[in-house]
Order: sequence, then structure tokens, then C-alpha cells
Amino acid sequence: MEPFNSYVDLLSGEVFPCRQVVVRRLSDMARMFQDQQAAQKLLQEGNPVIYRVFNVVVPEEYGHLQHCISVIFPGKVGQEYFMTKGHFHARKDTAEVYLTLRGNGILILQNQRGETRVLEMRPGSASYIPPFWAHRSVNVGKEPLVFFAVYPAEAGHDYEIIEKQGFAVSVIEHDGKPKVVANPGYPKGG
Ligand code: M6P
Ligand code: ZN
Repeated sequence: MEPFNSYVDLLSGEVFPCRQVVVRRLSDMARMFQDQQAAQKLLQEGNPVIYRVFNVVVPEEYGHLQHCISVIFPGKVGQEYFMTKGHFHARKDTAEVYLTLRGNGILILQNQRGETRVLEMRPGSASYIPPFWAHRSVNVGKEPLVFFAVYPAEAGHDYEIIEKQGFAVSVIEHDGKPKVVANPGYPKGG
């Protein structure tokens, strides 16, 4: 195939040209938030867009590199900040890099034993997600969190475990600041 460029608007995160945009609204992930009462209220008030992903389309084959921009909007469900669904890769032995372009976030990582790590996301941070770590990004700032991601094109997304069990930690606002807390609903022992 021919080499090509894409162009990123560093403020909005929009990619040009873009043939595939994923839009996730609260209704697509409402059960992932801790405060179900707050989630239901927001759903009734208009079902906000939580984030968008602008995908550059490449063949989903070994050797290619999938890349995209994610834009997580600022906001909270109850005290919990807007975040991505989070996933393992379907091919778990594949890594990923996130380069943050705008905003402030926290990247939650969790391995198959249920051990978690968090990394800060701010303009210029290049976060390495090694193979076998699930990942979810959280916008803890007041502006959109915009980051570029690149990963092996054959990696795929596996949402099942996260949809079932969630992550062992959540990021909530506490005294006006982000705080990483244990998730009470997470099954003990991973
Ligand atoms: C990043 C990448 C994408 C992912 C997106 C949204 O840009 O990791 O592969 O799709 O975030 O995250 P999720 O798929 O968990 O909703
Ligand atoms: Zn990924």
C-alpha cells in the first residue's frame, strides 16, 4: 500500500481525513460507573457523549500499526470522572503507546492477576502499556483529554472481562482533587 499522512487538530483532537469515528455515550457504558443513581439521572437529562475515537484505518494485519486519537470530554458521573470503557487486547501479548496532547488524565492499568498501576497523562507524557495489561483512561481535568495511541493492528479489543468485573480502582473527585480509590464492587482475589 502507499504511504500516507493524517492531520490532527491538536485542540479538538479531530483527525483529517477520518473515515471511522467511534462515539461513546453514557448509555454505552452506564453500568461501568459506581454511582448508578447519578448515571440514571444523567441518562434522563440527555445521555452525554463521554468520548470519541478518531481511527486512522489501516489493515488489521500483523506488521501494520493501528493509530487513533481519543478525546475524553470533561465531566463526572456522581464523583467519578468520565473515562473510557477500558480493554485488554484480544491478542494479549501486544503493547500500546499513548502520547497525551492536551488536558490532564490518569491512565489505569491492570494485569491478569488484578494488580493495578496508574500513570499520569499530561501534554508530552508518552505512556507505555506493556503486553498483558488492560488499560482505561480517565479525564481528571476541566478541558478535553486528547491523546494519540498506536498499537499493533492485529491486537483487537477484548471488553468482556472489564464489562464483567471492572477495574480494581476508580478515579473520583475528592476535596476538589482526583483520588484513586479501591473499587468496592471488584471481586476479591482478582
Ligand atoms: C485508545 C486506544 C483505542 C481505544 C480507545 C478507547 O485510543 O486504546 O484502541 O479504542 O482508547 O478506549 P476503549 O476501546 O477502551 O473504549
Ligand atoms: Zn489498547
